[in-house]
Amino acid sequence: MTNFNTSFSLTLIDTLDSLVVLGDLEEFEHAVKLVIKDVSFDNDVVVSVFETNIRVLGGLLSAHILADYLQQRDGILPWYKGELLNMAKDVGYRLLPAFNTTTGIPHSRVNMKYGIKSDRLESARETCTACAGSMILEMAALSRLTGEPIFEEKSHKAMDELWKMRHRSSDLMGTVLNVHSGDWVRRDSGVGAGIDSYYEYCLKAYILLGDNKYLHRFNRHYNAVMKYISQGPMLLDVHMHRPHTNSRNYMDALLAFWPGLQVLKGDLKPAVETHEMLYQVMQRHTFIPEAFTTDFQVHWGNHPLRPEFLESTYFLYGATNDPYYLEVGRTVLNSLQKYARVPCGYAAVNDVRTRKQEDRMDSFVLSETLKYLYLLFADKEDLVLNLDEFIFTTEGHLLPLSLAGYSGNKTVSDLDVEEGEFARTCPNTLQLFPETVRKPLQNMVDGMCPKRNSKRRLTAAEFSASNINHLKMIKDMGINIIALSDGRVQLLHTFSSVSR
Ligand code: DMJ
Repeated sequence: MTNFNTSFSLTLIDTLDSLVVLGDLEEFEHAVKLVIKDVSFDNDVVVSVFETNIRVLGGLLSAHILADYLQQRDGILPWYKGELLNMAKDVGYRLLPAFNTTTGIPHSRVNMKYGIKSDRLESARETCTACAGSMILEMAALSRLTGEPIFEEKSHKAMDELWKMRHRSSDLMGTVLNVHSGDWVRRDSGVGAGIDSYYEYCLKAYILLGDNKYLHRFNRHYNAVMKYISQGPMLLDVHMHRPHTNSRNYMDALLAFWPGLQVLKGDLKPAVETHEMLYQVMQRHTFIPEAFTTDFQVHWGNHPLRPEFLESTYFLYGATNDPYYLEVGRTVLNSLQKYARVPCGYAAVNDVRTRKQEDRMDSFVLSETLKYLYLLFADKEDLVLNLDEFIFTTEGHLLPLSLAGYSGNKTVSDLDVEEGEFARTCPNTLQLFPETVRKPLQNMVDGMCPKRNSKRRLTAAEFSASNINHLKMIKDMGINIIALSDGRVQLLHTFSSVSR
């Protein structure tokens, strides 16, 4: 985020509630005092509305809630009088001008001091679906805690407009849109970069606010994702208006949050499968590369120590109690310690192939990556909080479920449309043995990746369509040969027919 860390103490704010999760209440009190004393938001700086919302607003709100809670429960921070909530309100008002668009869908960037009063900002029209659709949790919490409804109202309106933009037949969302016309700019549709937390916030808005319309929307999107984007354990982008056509042949690391969301939804089997695929990718490349191809080669090699895979691991362990997931956590921890640990923190990996480090540590490493890693191994009794009473925002911040009761507006949606087979599944760990789900996927990644130095068994130049062994080899790879009437042959690859 441009100039953000220097002006805002971004990492400090983003990390406050991690200190409570780790049980370091002394350091939490110290950090809260520092934020109150030193941080101000009246800066002539252009920031991302989405990032400021999830990291700064979310960080302040969560820290305020925990400070208040610990004061009432344990009498600590006796001096605290809601200063962080006032700061959160200040941030909220500085973000509001971004919602001043024809559709009510927020601009992607805002100046913290001057709003969108500059030609450059006013004329910028594009934003991503996740950017526009991941405001509701923090904004609703801010409204409910301050009693000022405007933040929640603006964010509901943006969510309503986004919902109207879904493709009416596929129910999928695109990746980039125009905030004034409400038209799609990029119509490729997946669950990773550009869309991820929009889907997350549809489900979590229902959980936090108790409004059924969000469950209904989530279920419609979820059915669509499972129908078109979920392809075996892989999640592949398609065109929202031509959902049977893949729009790219690689996956990005951000989609690793999806199995965690599936746990929350209660759809464990595909969660176990996708997580297993990701684990194999991680083992093969030491870290999950920022993007990897459908045959699990590195597409973009950087790895900024993202949290999503650990987040899913934490939720899967919570749902299944399968010690396999502790083993997964241990493997990730070993990689972090071996290749990313530096004297003053953890360094992003510039390329997983060379493991060269970058002079950079994003704030989410402390707010999410290490939080989920710690929670994976923590026993309930080790924690100062009962996490069952909270929901995690997309930045790993804690918001209390009791916020639903702060307003009498639990509504039953009038959109009671048939939601199909994924509508209300619940985790049933008694009938699900994750190991039996993982077993058929064994060596999925290594089986597809050419081993270093191993001799290729068949080259294109050697291939002969009349050689029965060659035909069998490509059939085993899931490729079918179709003879066309003009004598040419067409090769058709179907992942499901790969022999394992
Ligand atoms: C975090 O800031 C949030 O999880 C966001 O939703 C997406 N990505 C980063 C971490 O990868």
